[in-house]
Amino acid sequence: MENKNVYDENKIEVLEGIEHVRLRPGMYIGSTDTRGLHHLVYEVVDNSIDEAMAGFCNNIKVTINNNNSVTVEDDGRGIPVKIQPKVGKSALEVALTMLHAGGKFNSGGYKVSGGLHGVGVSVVNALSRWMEVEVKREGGLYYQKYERGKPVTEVLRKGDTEENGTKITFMPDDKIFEETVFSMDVLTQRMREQAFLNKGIRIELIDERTGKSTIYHYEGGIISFVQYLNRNKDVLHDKPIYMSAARDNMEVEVALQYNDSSLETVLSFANNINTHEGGTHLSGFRTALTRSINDYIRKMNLLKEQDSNLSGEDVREGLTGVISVKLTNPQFEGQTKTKLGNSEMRGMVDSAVGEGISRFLEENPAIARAIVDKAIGAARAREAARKARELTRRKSALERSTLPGKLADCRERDPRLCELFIVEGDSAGGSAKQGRDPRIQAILPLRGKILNVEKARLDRILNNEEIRSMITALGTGIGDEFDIEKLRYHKIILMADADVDGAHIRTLLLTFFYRYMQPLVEAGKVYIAQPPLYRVVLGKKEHYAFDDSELSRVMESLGNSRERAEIKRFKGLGEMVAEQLWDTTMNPENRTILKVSLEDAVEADEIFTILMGDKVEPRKQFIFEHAAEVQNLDI
Ligand code: 0RA
Repeated sequence: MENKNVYDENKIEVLEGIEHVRLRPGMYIGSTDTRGLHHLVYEVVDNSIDEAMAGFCNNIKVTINNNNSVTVEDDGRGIPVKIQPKVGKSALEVALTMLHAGGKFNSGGYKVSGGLHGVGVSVVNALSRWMEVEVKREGGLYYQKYERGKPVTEVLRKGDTEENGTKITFMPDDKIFEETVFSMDVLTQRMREQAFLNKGIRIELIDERTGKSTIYHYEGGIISFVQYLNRNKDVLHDKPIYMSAARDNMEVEVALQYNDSSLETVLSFANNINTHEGGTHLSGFRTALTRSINDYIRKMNLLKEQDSNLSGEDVREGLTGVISVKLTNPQFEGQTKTKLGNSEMRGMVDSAVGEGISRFLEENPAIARAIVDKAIGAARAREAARKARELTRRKSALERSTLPGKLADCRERDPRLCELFIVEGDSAGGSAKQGRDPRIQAILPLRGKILNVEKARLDRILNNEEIRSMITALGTGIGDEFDIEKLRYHKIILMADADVDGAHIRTLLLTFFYRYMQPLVEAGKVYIAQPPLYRVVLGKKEHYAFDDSELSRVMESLGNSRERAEIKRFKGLGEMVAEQLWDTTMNPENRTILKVSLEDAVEADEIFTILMGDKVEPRKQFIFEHAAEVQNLDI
């Protein structure tokens, strides 16, 4: 009597369970589209894989039948069939009709819980038009059939057998699923992945509809997985790097292999579930990889001391890897429940990977070198890309910005008539502003050296306030949005002292125009002013000379009276009063300006490269050859 009650209560529970699964299938298998449909197969196969992981099963056969049902057969121990005294039913029937809290189905081994996995075969049963199960166990062949999750036969003993195993066939319910046709491609992907993740396991996939079949079996496990992922790539080292560790009911396995691409393909799994959203195991891996490679680089002095460490992205460029962890109580989090949350896994993976990578690098110096070189290359490329982006960003910022405050603009609006004097030094700038023709001449004073004399790369150049105000004044923008049509002045005149420092400034400016505004040079818009180096005063007469040879000519022309002539050497433009500057250098009627040719700019660029570049020898040579001029340069 009491047993009867228990049985009835159980029956109600079972029916309510099945009803709920059919009412809210999404809660159990995620969706009722083709994804959910294939999930049914995964669920059944997962149970066979659990049996394999427990060490009792070697072969799994998955068949898409002609009628579009699916059969999953394994050679494990077989689902127990004995009557469970508690419920008075066969364990087989319980397993296939009762929902299991937490998704725990199998005892022992690593069980999956949470997410969409491990919901149990009973869920698949509830969502199938019909299901048949055959168990070979304890000398017998047992059978039971179900429709929409409810038994339609008893558990029947159909015969004798010495074999063990479980065979489940199910027909997805077209009342539940929008789509009931299985895809060989989708199943292939999954079966191959599971075969990689469980080394030694043999999964045969058969499509009765086409007659195609394939066996997935990898003794190399995730090492084979990585090699497979890299199959079309050129690899930096033949054998993947492999490391594993086990403790406290946790297992970690990692396989890595670099290829020569810039792509990162690192897959992570927890209990054979692809953790698309990553989690603690992935972050532990990343931290350890970045740290170990940087430690190695420092130890071997492969980067300059002042260079910053490589980033995680740098060390993962061209990396293909598989991280597979197993643990007893996985916590799946995130939007799609594919993010591992167990915090103990972070340190576990970190220490396993840290040790594994460090040892590998020590023991394989040639491969280590190839990996490090690639990562350093990645860092350089990333920096260059960052600068390019920066450039674009700043360029648009520049376009918006108003004209620089220190620019004394001209009144004329027709660029063809306008001139911009770029003047070294504030005092010279002041004289130029006073002496100019404000109708057509604009003055932009640059303060001292526009760039400190050190390695100036584009990002630095564009961070330079003087350069920025120059770009704004010119109006063209810079980089790939450079537009010569927007040029605000058709003569750009560089006006610097006639001395070595002036030459230096000129070199820098020319280099800038050559490298970043070459069309202006090509169009002949850039000029160099010719301020005099000497002033010769004889009585009320004034003469100017631009250099020593011109001074000699001037002195000769003075004849005998040259004895009384007073020669003044200008130390800089700033020493000239406005009127002198106008007369000698700026007045379009009588000035001399040199149009900069591309060759001038190329030469400037070469000098610049020699002075600022990485190579020491050419710089020494240059300084030696130009010793007299360069003594004032702070290289
Ligand atoms: C529980 C206990 C035992 C086996 C299984 C479950 C089992 C389930 C599935 C599902 C598909 N294939 C399977 N193979 C085995 C065995 C307990 C024992 O024999 O001691």
